Amino acid sequence: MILVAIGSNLPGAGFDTPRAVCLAALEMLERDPDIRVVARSRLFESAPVPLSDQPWYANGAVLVETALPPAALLARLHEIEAQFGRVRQVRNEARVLDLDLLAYHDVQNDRAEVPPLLPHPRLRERAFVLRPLLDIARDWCHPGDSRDIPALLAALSPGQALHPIR
Ligand code: PH2
Ligand code: MG
Ligand code: MG
Repeated sequence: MILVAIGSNLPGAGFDTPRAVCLAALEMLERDPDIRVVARSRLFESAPVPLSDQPWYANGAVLVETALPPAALLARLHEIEAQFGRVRQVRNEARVLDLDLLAYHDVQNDRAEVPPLLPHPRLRERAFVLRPLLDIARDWCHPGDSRDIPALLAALSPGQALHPIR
């Protein structure tokens, strides 16, 4: 399975809410001739992690198929971010659009020197990633510790506020 996370906590590129940004970015992903979107999660509203006075995020995840290797796929995701006006500056700053490559089949190089680190090194700590994955990839197992998504969610410490966007 190839899994991609989507997140936004600022309006931008002519879209007035993070939710609208995410929906437009998902459409752009679906139009990419080299990427097939197989499943889309719902979008969730989630408090910023780490907790701060940043606006809440819209978060989701997609299951894709592609012949692009991991680095080329990541570059494609960054191109889409740039089209939404994303400028990369400080880690964890508020952003119009964040597309993260979470997992690429069972590739495991989460200590590599160059991105993408796979599976995404912080995936297991984040309810805003795991909860959307429960919608589309229940049976995916982390190649590092062979836990599935329900097990990873159950192991999260409580307190990461998140709920589906109606
Ligand atoms: N992304 C981050 C940091 N914190 N918090 C939430 N709720 N959602 C995100 O997508 C997110 C975050 C870094 O990419
Ligand atoms: Mg990112
Ligand atoms: Mg991210």
